[in-house]
Amino acid sequence: MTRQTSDALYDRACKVMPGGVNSPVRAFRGVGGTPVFFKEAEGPYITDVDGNRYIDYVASWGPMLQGFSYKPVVDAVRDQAQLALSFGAPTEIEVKMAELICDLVPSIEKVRMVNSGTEATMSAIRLARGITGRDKIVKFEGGFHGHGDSLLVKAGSGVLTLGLPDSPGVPADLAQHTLTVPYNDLDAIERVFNAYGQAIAAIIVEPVAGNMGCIPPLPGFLEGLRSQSTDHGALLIFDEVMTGFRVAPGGAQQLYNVQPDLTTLGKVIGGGLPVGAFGGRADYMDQLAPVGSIYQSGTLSGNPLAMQSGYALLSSLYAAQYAKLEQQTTRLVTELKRLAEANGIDVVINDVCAMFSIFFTDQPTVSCFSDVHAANTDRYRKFFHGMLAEGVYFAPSPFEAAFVSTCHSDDILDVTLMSADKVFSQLA
Ligand code: KE4
Repeated sequence: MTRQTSDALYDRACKVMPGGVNSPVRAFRGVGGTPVFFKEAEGPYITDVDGNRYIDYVASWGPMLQGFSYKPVVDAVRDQAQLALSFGAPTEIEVKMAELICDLVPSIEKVRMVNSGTEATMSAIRLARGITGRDKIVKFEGGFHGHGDSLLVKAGSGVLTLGLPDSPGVPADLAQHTLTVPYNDLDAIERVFNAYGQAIAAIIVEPVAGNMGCIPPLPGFLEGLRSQSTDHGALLIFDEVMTGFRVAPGGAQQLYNVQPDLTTLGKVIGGGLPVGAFGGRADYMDQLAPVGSIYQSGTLSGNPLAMQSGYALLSSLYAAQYAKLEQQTTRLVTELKRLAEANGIDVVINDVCAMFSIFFTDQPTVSCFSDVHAANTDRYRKFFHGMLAEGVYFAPSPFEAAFVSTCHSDDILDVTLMSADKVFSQLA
């Protein structure tokens, strides 16, 4: 498998783009080597600029739930492009998209479209702070919510220690308003609320963690966040940028039957074009400009091209497909566990409908960031490159989720599993 064209493009890219990429995870720093440049994709397959075809489990980090080049999306984008790309004025498709999201996610009575998941979470936090008049935010170790300043914050030395910047450029006096606690740890949440309760504007949580690998909530965790938030007058924000419309038709909040106050969305709702959204109770959302005084805006927010793309994908999904997605994910994960064991490789594989992660570890479970850190990332690197050589593209980082689409049929899984068996045998 030659990747000469990819490598030449990477050399050129590094001369004019930081790290040769427009988003850090694409640079292969998590697995070593140089990134693969792609040129086309269809269904479960992506093809690189050297003509090598791979079975894909990255799905452009989530949007491609119906596989790549899904015809209804391509047709909708082409038709809209011939009319106009954007007006900077209201359009019918924005209304249809908002109505569809509100229908699918009952906790969302009103929604504001934006252009990325980062914009969605950044705006949701400003809204929560504006509604409550409070400044502090609680997030979780290993939780990623985009690159907004208040969310690029790492845990202090202890659970009750005020946050520290997790990136240069984030002001310390802003970071201190973010408290970071371990995922799946309700005791820590209780301690934080006991210490700061009336100062906390919101908790923001990935209801299924996907940015430290896939980590589902332990039984009672989300319910505990709900009751703690309610008891202390803080808002509960479910960051469903990744889980929204992936793990269930109504997202993780439907799957686990826990209703947040605000929800952030992205990825699937753009169908592959840049879209994010945030929504919740009408009386909360109406505090946004132009109705209320909490300001938020965007030149291309809700633009008709992206709305047509997202609407075509979102409206194509129906309940039976989720049963199939769940079935395929379960089959793949069950077989991967069996093959790893047969090759003497210790793994924990966490999965929820249409997303999963392989952790190379002899721990019995992986349910928080410290468990992830104890896993063997070097083995993940070898697994990644072994599968890549076999023509199977996983996330170029051990701290990401893998995604299953409706195009990952049994024959696609069979090839994936044959490759995994061979690669596991090379890891032993
Ligand atoms: P964007 O700003 O990248 O559209 O969304 C940020 C975001 C917010 N919330 C969650 C739960 C997310 O997963 C993300 C972005 N996810 C990463 C991959 N895990 C995007 C890939 C990248 O950073 O290039």
